[in-house]
This record gives sequence, C-alpha cells and structure tokens, in this order.
Amino acid sequence: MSKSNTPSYEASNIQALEGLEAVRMRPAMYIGSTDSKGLHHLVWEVVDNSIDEHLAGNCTQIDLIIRKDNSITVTDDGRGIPVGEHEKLKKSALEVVMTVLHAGGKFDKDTYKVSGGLHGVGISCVNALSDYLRAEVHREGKIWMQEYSKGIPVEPVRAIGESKTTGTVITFHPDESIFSSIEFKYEALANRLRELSFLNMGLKLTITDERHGSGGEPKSETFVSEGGLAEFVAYLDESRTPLIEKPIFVSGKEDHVEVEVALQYNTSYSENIYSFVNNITTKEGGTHVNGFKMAVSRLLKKYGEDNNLFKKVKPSSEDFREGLTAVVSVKVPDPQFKGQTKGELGNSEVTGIVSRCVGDILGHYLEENPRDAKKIVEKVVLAATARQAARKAREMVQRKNVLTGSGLPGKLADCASKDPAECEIYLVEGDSAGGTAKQGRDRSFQAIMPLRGKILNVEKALEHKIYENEEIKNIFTALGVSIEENNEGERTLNINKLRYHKVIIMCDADVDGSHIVTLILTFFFRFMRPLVEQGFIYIAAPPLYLIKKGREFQYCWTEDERKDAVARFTKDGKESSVKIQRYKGLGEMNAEQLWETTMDPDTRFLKKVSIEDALEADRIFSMLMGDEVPPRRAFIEKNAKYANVDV
Ligand code: 0RA
Repeated sequence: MSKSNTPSYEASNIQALEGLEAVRMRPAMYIGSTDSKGLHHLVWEVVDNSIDEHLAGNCTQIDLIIRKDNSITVTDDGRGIPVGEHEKLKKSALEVVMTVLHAGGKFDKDTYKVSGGLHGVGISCVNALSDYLRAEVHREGKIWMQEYSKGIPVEPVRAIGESKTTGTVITFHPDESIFSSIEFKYEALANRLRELSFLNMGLKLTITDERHGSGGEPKSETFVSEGGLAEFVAYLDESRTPLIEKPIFVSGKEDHVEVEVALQYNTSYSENIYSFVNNITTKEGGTHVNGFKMAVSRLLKKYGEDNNLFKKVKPSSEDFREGLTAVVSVKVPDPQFKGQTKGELGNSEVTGIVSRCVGDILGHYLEENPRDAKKIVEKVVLAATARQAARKAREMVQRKNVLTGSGLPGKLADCASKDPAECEIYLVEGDSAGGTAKQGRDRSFQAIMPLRGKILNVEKALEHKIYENEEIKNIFTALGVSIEENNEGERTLNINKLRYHKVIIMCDADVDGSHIVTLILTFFFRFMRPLVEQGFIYIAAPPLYLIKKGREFQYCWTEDERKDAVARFTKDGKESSVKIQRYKGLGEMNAEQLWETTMDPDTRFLKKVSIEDALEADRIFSMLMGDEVPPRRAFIEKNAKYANVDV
C-alpha cells in the first residue's frame, strides 16, 4: 500500500472533526429535529446498536438508566465495540466508531442494516451532539475507556481494568445548546423498551429513572417477553374481549426475509395493525402490511365461500379486518423506506413473501379450527351488514346538508376568513363556555362550535349510530370532511375541503373536562385519524390559577408557577392581600380573560396532539371507554396519584 493511501492520525482526525461539525451545524438532518423527539432519538441510536448485537445472537440484556442530570447510560452484554487498531486510520476502532460519521457500516456487522428513516445514522452522531460522552468496552479481558466532549476525544482509548465479561456501556449527556430541552420522558422510553421486548423474544430490557422513585429506590421496570408477538397482541387487546382463545401466530422465512405475525379478533369494531421492519415501526405500513391484508382477505373469503356463509352480503376487504388486532414484523436485509416520514416499507418482493407465509398458516388454522373460523367469518358478515346500514345513514345526512343551503350546523359561529390555513375552530365543552368563547374570540379567523354534554361514546357505539349522532354530524359538516367509500368498500377520510387547519379542543381544566378531551380524541383517533396524523388537532390549555394582589395579577398553568407567583407577591410580607383563584371551569372566566389566557395566539398555550404513540393512545382510549372494567380500574388507580384530582 502506498503511503498516500494511509492517512496520518492527524489527517483522520481532521476528517472526523469535519464530519462531526456537520452534525452539530445541521443536527436536524441527522436526527430529524432538535426538539424532544430528536432528543429521544439519541437514546434509540445507542439502543439500536445494542439490539443489532442481539439480532446477531450476541446480546441478552440491555439496561437503560436516566441519571439525575438527564445523562443516559445504556449497557449491553454484546461483544463490545472492537478496540483493536483500525488498519487505515491507525487508531482504536472504538475511537473510529465513536467519531467518524457512518463508521458503523465499515465493520461488517452481519445483521440487518437499517438503511431508511433516521435510524442507523450512527453512534458518532450521538457523540457529536453530547457535551459529554463516555464509552466503556469490556472485551479481550480488559475494560477499555474513552471520553469525549462534543464528539472530540479527551484522551486516547486506554485500559482501565480487567474484565471477565464482554459488552458496551455508553453514557452521554445531551448538549443543552443544541436541544430545546434535555428532559427525557420516562414513559416514552419505557414504552419503546416494552415494544422492543415483544419484538425480540427473550431479550431482557430494563429501565431505571434516578430522577424519580420512592422510598430511596429509583423508579424501575423490566421488560422481557417469552411469548413475543402473540403476547404483544394480547397486551394491545388487554381491555377488549377476544373472539378466539389465543392469538394466531405466523412465522416463516423466504429469500432472507423473516416474517412474524400475530393476530387476534376482538368484539370491537376497530382495526389495529401495528407493523415493524427490523424492529422499527412503519406507521404508514407498506408492502409487508399489504401482503398481510391480502392474505387475510383471500383466506377468509375462500373459507366463507366454501362454507356458503356469505348468502346475503358481499364483504369488502375492510370487513375482513373489523375487530382485528395484529402485529406484523419483518426482518429485511436491505429495506427501502418511502413516504413523507419514511414510515412505509417499499420493497415490492415483501408483499408476496408475507402473503404466502400468512396464507399458509392461516389456511391451515381455519381448516383445523372450524369453530374459530366460523366465529371470525360471522363477524365479517356482521361488519358487511353494518357497513350497508352505515352507508344508508351517511347518505341521508349528506342529502340533508345539500337541502339546507350552506349545510353548516346552526350551532357553528363561523369565522370571516375562508382560508383554511389561517382558520381555527374551537370545539368548546358546554353551551355557556361556548357563549363566552364567541364573545372573546377574534372573529376574523376563529370559529366556535359548542358541544353539548358528553358526545357519544364512540368505543361502544355501532358505526351507523355514530353518523346519526347530532354532535358528530355537526363536527363532520363544520370541519368540511367526509368519509368516502370506494367500490371495494374501503373507506377514506376526504380532507381536501378541511375548513380549518387548527381544530382546538377546549374543555374545563378539571377531571370531567379531561374525560371529555379523551372522549373527543377517541373520536378523532377512530374516525378522523388523518387529522391527528397530519397535526391539525390541538388541545387548549386554560390556566389553573389567577393570583391577584391589588392591581397586579398573574395567571398560572402549573403548581410551580403558582408557588413562584405567590412567593413573588408575598415578598413584602403582607400575605393576606394575595388572592388565589382556582379556575375549575371555563365558565369562571369572562370573555376577555378567556381570550388573553387561552385563545390569543400570542399568549395561549396550545398542545398539538400527535400520534407519536398511537399504540399507547389507543390502549388508553379503549381502557377508559371500553367495557372491560378491571383494566380500566387498574389504569385509574395507577394514575390516580398523578391525576389532578378535584377535592
Ligand atoms: C462495530 C462492530 C461490532 C460491534 C459493534 C460495533 C457494537 C457497537 C455497539 C454500540 C453499543 N453496543 C454495541 N455493541 C457492539 C462487531 C464486533 C465483533 O465483531 O466482535
């Protein structure tokens, strides 16, 4: 090898520095964003590397610790990052992996590479975006260690002790000058670890939060699943009533593509398919989900026809999936991700592979379990019948709207602007708060629609009943969206004529109010999911307190703010003159107060509703609304101590 092909230590350093500088200059290009989502991405980048070790058969446990200062430690018992000298760069492979952009791929890791989405950008990105990182490797009988600041090594890799085990320990502290907040969310981290435990049968994952805990012990949970995807489906359906005793499990392999599927039918009317490629969620589905759906339709259709069960109905492909909960997980060597958020699998060969695997096993299952087969197909027939009734009800509603001119609900106080991008609609709990909001709003771009009482319990109601419900019809017509059905009987939400780009739910800041928010969100989640996915749904945050002293006053949204305000107002010692007003309902504010605290775009707090964790949202919805009482009670009891309980 000629000398010029061998960069000197200094040259490789410059290369690494330039790479890491690029990451620090444009972090969003590497980790998606610098908000909370991007922050959490750092953790997944490290954990994904440990998961790769598990997929390669070398790792059985991964431990995650959130430190008091929001540092994160991820420990695994994998092979450990190699520490030997990198041939070309003439320094420890550990340093190369930690400091050279995309160096991970240079070592043949012999596992599924995750080439799409934001995963797999490399642990060096985490390093670049941390003001402190410490890598510890147990390998070849020793403990090796190197520390970094903003991606730059503080000193060369060195051995700091002996070790009989192998593995990697990464501790990093995110750079506060890069992220809008470095506060890690326990639930977000725990939920993903739980998911990973289902997706990787037998792998043990633990999470420990040193910031919180009780009795001197930090908060901690362990996730390990012996049942894998079947257990995952059972977990998702915890609060629903299953149709058959156990989930149906499918596993197979073809052309280096591994397929695992678990499915269960329940007595509800909703379809929930969660899909993964190489352990990463594909929120928009893709070829693997298409293959799965094809197989389900094909097999159930054949079974129904062979047994003469479709006498009066012609089920659509959606009817075959009513009440279906499934997890579709594939491992693909070279996945191609498509779509706006890269959440859709594109590899066309996967469709046929999944369809054949699922078809084979589901076909046998139906033949061998005729009682289960009959239960499922009877449910399909019911779905098809209900869909016909729902279509009639919808058509009635739509015809009526044409007859009444504008078609807009009488209760809607519309805004002047007709440009959806600048228009907002407030869905307000109760007629009286609705009245106040009407007086307080800026009519030019804010519309108000009061919702009376509790809207229909959408989890329990039959679909055609939902379209007959006055409040729900009003929401459809006010928003300008409609459900359309194609010749295959597939329904989509048409949002081309959406009239407002902000749909804001405004309820009292008490327990009843938060139940109504959940109820309305359930409705959006089930029937207008694209509006949630595309970020059109918001929740208004009315203040909890008004603190007054003489002519001075301050609104407070949290307990901490209240304490601060009271402290500030009582500095001169005249405590008695400070008045604390607890706002329980919107009705306690006048129009001006409601405007300045909750509706004025310059001062209000709006929470954008995301389906970041559609999975968890769905579970909570059905838990609070469904008819299985025990999980609901458990949920309420578990959350009671955190809830804002009114006394
Ligand atoms: C490069 C090559 C090998 C393993 C790893 C990196 C590795 C990275 C991380 C990050 C966290 N935990 C990790 N564990 C391993 C292959 C090692 C070999 O062939 O022995």
